[in-house]
Amino acid sequence: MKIGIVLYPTFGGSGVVATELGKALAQKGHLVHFITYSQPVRLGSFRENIFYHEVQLSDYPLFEYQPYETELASKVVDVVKYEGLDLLHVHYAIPHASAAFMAQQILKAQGINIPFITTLHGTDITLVGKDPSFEPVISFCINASDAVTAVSESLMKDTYAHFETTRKIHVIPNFIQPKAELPVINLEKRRHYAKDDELILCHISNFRPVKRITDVVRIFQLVQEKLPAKLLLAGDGPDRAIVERLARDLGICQNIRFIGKVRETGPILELSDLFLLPSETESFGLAALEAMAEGVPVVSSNTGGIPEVNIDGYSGFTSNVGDVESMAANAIRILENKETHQTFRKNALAQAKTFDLANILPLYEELYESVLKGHGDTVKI
Ligand code: GMT
Repeated sequence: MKIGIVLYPTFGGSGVVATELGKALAQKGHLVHFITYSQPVRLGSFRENIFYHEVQLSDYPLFEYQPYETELASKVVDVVKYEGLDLLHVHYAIPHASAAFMAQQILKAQGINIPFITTLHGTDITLVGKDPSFEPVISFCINASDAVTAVSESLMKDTYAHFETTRKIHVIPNFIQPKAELPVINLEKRRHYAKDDELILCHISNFRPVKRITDVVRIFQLVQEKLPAKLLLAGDGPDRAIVERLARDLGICQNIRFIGKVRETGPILELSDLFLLPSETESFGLAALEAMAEGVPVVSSNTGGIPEVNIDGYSGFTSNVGDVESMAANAIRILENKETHQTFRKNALAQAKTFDLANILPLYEELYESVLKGHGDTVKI
């Protein structure tokens, strides 16, 4: 198949999932065309069967705000026409689904039919999308898509709760390529971050308020009062300064390392003993799955789709949003005893294996095939 993937190229989870999906499809022989405004961070260097089409943004002085959606739709029209694409798969509804709809209508007028599948990722539904300034467009696009997928049961339910739609939403969870065995920790590398008798706690995100990174620091503060530990914070974003200030106020700066944005999370996770994800809302929690795939147990909130990924009492623990005392107690429960920690590490890896790419990729391929046969699903408007 010739598949166009429209995505955000940045460090957000939706861009990571879209890029990894495209890479896996290309490996299976499909021709994959990524369409976005800059090279996706996880794309890496040249790969067979992968093409990248950049949306060039004009800077005409009349525009106070650049009309990205229009330029994206024009680029999609161009790529579908000249590369002969079979279908489009757009990740994150805003503005990708509406740009795909516009492109579809333009091409229809030229006698070209191109179906588009929309994958909902989270904040496009739970935060931004349900804002009245977006809601009518998102509702329309969900109904106009040839198929819609959501990355968790929870996101599927949220979509029905917040949007005017009765159509089928396929749940296709995010995926990972887990390690076959628990990784052997490279002590030499680990010593760059912590002494041998110190534990390493870790958090990776885009440091947006929804991630509640101040909770990460507060949980860490309680843990390191009981157990010698270091905290690695990877990523960057709007809450970085707030977190730095909090760490200074709590007097624990010397135990926290800011790593900055990372392209690959594996090298940090494989040195870590525990992953913290206390988010306010999370449709899935890809970062938690990435941690578990390295055999790192997760202490998280129980919001949204997280409990579908991190199983309470098995791969880690889940607590109510904001309950830092409970999260710290759970972290200590996992870490204070080596045997318990090892059991949670094994369970985390086993749980990650249930999201193996090998099982999830065929679900997308089946959906593509049924859409191409014109059975997308349903109650399309
Ligand atoms: O979490 C973010 O801020 C990034 C965001 C995105 O849209 O790129 O992530 C969302 O999609 C990920 C991939 O499907 C999910 O794993 C995240 O849970 C989801 N984030 C939220 O729902 C807050």
